[in-house]
Amino acid sequence: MRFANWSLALPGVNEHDYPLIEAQRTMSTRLTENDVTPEPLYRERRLFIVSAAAALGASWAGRNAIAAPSPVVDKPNTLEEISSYNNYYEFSTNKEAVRVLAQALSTSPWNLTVEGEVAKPFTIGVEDLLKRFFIEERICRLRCVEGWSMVIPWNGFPLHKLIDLAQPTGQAKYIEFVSLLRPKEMIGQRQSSLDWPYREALRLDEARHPLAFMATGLYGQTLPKQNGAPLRLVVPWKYGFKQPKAITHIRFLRDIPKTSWQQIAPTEYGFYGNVNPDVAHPRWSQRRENRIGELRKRPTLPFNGYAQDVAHLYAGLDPKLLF
Ligand SMILES: Nc1nc2c(c(=O)[nH]1)N[C@H]1C(S)=C(S)[C@@H](COP(=O)(O)O)O[C@H]1N2
Ligand SMILES: [Mo]
Repeated sequence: MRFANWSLALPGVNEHDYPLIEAQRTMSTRLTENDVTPEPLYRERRLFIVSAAAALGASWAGRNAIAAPSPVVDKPNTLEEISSYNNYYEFSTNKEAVRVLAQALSTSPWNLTVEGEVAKPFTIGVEDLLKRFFIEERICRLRCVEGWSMVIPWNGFPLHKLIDLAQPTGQAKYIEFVSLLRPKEMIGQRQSSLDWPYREALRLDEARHPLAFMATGLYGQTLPKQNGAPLRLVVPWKYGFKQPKAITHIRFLRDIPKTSWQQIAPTEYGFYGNVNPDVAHPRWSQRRENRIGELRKRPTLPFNGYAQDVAHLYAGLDPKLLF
């Protein structure tokens, strides 16, 4: 019954914070049911994938009142599936090896530095960061550009809350995320499979979208190291490579930065990385995906099923150019 006590298991939260967690339950769209449910039952409930409506804090009951949310019903993958098949090149290009190798990473203490075009640059320990925000749950699809997908119940907080702390200047147009550089513990960094550290970026307005999320846990537990502990970006309408793990720096920039993947394979990875079944990868189609745990492939949805929530961000731009 790992869930009986899940809120106390959240990183950086101790007994004294319990009233805070209670408040989060009231605010959240669905924590009241799931926080005491063991994982298998939890999965059987066929939970709704969170949409912007839920992300904006609409109550579960009030959700129907909101025009056109994205009521996509999907079953979360198991904790075992989510934590045993991972892309994390800092450790290995072998998905099954990551789980073992990532345990060498020490995730505490951990500092996050927020800098660049901001009124208030700061460095904060992750434990302190966690105490500042309500820890919400977000059940999101993850679609890897390689053609597989999962459904993951993350815990964390919306990225815009962090952006508001930093107060970007009028010059800030992009936001860059930098993952940890520590070849002593990350043995994959001794190879040049990528230009280290791993760097990704968003347009600032994309980053402010309520679906952009900083994950600090999953299934109500501390984030497994292989999934990006202690701090990992979740941008569910984009391919997995746009969702960096083990973030140490967030930089607000005037100009569009080059990401690690664009640098190593500019013809295969665009800046946007929006999930789009109509734009093939140079080496394979993106029309269908293999949901881990399922036998038959399923169709890939535009913006990974979040089109109603995010398509407006790209109004006037040719969606084909948005990969
Ligand atoms: N730092 C870092 N972040 C990363 C990666 C990586 O290699 N290093 N891989 C990305 C890719 S390609 C995918 S598909 C997702 C996989 O996330 P998961 O292992 O939690 O399912 O992480 C993304 N974030
Ligand atoms: Mo990926």
